Amino acid sequence: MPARPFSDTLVQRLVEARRVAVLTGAGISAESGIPTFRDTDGLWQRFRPEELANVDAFLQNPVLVQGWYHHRQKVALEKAPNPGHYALAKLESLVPHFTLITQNVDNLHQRAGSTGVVELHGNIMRSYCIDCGRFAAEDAVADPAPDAIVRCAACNGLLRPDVVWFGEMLPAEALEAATGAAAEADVFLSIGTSAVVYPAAGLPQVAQQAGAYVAEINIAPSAIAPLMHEVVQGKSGEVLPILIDALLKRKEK
Ligand code: BV8
Ligand code: ZN
Repeated sequence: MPARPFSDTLVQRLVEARRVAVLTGAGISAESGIPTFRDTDGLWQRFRPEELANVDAFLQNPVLVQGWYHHRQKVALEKAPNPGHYALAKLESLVPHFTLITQNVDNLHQRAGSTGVVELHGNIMRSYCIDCGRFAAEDAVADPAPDAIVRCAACNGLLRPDVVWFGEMLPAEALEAATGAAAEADVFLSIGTSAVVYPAAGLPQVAQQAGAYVAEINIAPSAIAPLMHEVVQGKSGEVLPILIDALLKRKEK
């Protein structure tokens, strides 16, 4: 990867920006050791989305789906944020108005110190009862007995992860906040996402059409790369610290 895999324009735009919005996907957590969805070693290679990330699969086979999410929770808890997550937490302090929008459910942005994270697809660390709606205690994830269905302590209903499954609406407040941030951004960064899942993947276009400078950071061009003013090829955990460093140097001048 070249010493500076991004343009001077991008740095200058970030220096001048009053409003910056960032959309992240599974790629930003790849260097933390969390498998992405669609890369060759991704999660979906072993399971197909329709098998697990939808409410019918959950109702038909709650043990399998609860077990999969429990496994993913444990993996996420064992891993740590990487320099890419920390760089975005730092960027938040360098920009007057900063909005971090994530499709990820692994809670790593929050653990890296980002605040006000817009969780478009929920958060795997939270579970709620499908009958009474109560959220289960967020304490450390206890290992359920094998083949046990984890039920609500209050009404014995089925507990599900607080994530958005295929065919489910995104949380209205989160989608509204994300769309508003994209529409007002001076700079919009799309990081580590294949941009195939909607409506999240439509956000960079909202920003671009509203006049933002839109750049993507990815190891390979995403589905919306042609839409970008700039495509930065590289690992987010390597590119982002260099970008923040360049921004800090420019601001000191
Ligand atoms: C909705 C949460 C409907 C749970 C997830 C046909 C056309 C268009 C849309 C649709 C369609 N048919 C159905 C739809 C709608 C559907 C959809 O978009 N389907 C797609 C697949 C075609 N969307 C929905 O169902 C959404 N709901 O639309 O509601 C509705 C409408 C009205 C009324 C009622 C209902 C709900 C979508 C949310 C689904 N939930 N996950 C869980 O995690 O288990 S999706 C899942 O994909 C994750 O959330 C993930 O975030 C998301 C996107 O994936 P990415 O994050 O981009 O990850 P991916 O692996 O794909 O890519 C990784 C990228 O990183 C790659 O580009 C790679 O190159 C890069 N990378 C790798 N390493 C690095 C890196 N980059 C930088 N550095 C690195 N080191
Ligand atoms: Zn309940």
